[in-house]
Amino acid sequence: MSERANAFYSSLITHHFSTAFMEESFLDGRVRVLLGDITGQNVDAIVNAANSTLLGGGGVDGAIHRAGGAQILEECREIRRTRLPDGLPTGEAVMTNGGLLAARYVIHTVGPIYGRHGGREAEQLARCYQNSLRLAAESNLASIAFPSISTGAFGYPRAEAARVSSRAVADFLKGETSISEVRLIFFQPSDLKVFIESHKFDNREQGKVDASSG
Ligand code: AR6
Repeated sequence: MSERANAFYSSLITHHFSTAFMEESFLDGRVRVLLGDITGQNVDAIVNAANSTLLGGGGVDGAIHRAGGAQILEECREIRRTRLPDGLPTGEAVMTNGGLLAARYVIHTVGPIYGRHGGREAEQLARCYQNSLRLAAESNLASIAFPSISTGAFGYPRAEAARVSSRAVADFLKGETSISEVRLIFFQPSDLKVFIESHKFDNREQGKVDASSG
């Protein structure tokens, strides 16, 4: 093959490879893993990677409050005043309105700061996913979207976080629940790629597998 043809075919392969990584689904399509911005997800609830003050910050937290408007912060302040004067502990979750967002609700959870919980980071991160899912199910919601909690400012290694979050979501979906769609949203292609390479979803339960083929 000529050098030019070679370059053409390899660009096709690269293109296919990168678009193939844009979305994957697991557990009969109940889990969708995709590239995107958490603030734009049209689901019943999006999850905020907050801090214990519940009063905003950078990353996902800043983006959600910017896009969602003042109504969300108002409800966070009210929660602090009434139920949580000392703030939201790591691993716990609370729900507020979604303000101007497409999502009706925001579930705020506080991920662990990597290296600051004496080896209990994985347990704490799993609790963020479990408690957020539980809150959504208690309100009978059908769909929820998560960012990759703790993997930004809180420094949790992405591959480890992928193993913990996928196990937590899979465990939750084993039980009876109103939730029919869990989206895991990644901001950058490289982050999505690490997740796809590291998750613990059972491949035999992948949504892509065609049951009729055997
Ligand atoms: N949509 C989806 N994912 C995003 C977005 C977005 N718009 N923006 C960032 N990410 P972080 P944490 C990814 O730092 O590590 C805040 O200041 C990002 O690439 O938002 O839990 C809070 O107030 C990363 O993979 O959350 C806390 O103080 C992931 O979302 C602290 O940061 C989480 O990054 C929480 O830190």
